[in-house]
Amino acid sequence: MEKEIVYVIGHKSPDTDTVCSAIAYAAYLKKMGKLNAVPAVFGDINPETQFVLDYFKAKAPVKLESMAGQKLVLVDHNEKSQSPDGIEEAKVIEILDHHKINFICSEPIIVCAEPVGSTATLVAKKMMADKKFKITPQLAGLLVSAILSDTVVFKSATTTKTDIEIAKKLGVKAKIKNLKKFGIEIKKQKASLKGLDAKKIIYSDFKAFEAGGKKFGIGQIEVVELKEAKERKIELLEKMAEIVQKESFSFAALMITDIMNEGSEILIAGDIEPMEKAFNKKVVNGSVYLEKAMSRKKDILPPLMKAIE
Ligand SMILES: [Mn+2]
Repeated sequence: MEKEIVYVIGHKSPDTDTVCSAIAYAAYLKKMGKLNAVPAVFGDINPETQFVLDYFKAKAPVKLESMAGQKLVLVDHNEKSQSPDGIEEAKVIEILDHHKINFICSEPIIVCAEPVGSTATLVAKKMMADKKFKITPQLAGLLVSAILSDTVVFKSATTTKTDIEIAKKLGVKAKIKNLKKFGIEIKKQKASLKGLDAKKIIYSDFKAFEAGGKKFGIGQIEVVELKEAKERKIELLEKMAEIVQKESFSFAALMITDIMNEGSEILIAGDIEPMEKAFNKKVVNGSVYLEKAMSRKKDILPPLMKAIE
């Protein structure tokens, strides 16, 4: 009898790390006979990820509408607020992630979490440690793309030596001559805001959090110059104010990260005080520029959490 299907799935608003890690980890689990693993995705594939899938001629994961009743391996996230819908009625059997752990379960499960720049790094590490598994050029390409994407071509503060070492090995297997050049090519795919409405921009990579009894959301977009986003600031702030109302957030922020100049313009709707307190900077007309801030997880969240709690 076929073993029961286990979906390997990342977070909502899927990014390249979430999608490529799900594909590669499912391939690994299945090949090694560990699980009847199938990669899945919740939400639309963004242009950057589509570029990567096309480049390495990979199929997109199965699109699921609800996780209810499914057996799951979660990759690239563990907070239920970031999980696909129906997570409360699903059975999570394993977590592979590089974010802070905020997951409560009633049974023991497999958890692998390390503070590295991408989940793809952890997938590749597992594969490389397993002598019986051979990483195909396609899988290497998907994984190295995810590392380049999540670490913003090794510029993000989340980047570790392990990410760079593993990316180099994968780059060789995938026959990519210049990793940095390829990384910027990947990042540019998502960098244009043209043709996207404010809601799409805000939700393209949006995560909800809770701290000190308050709910808030932080979105992030990456651009190659701030001009285009700045021109749409009022429109974006209006939409964000609506989201604050609708979701009962205390505030919503949008990091507009300039990957060339390595800093972020932060737009804030709702309560601006936690942001001002966290970075000791005034929010002027709904925004503040933070130099060197490129990572939501490392540069923004910890000081913000501290300011809220
Ligand atoms: Mn990630």
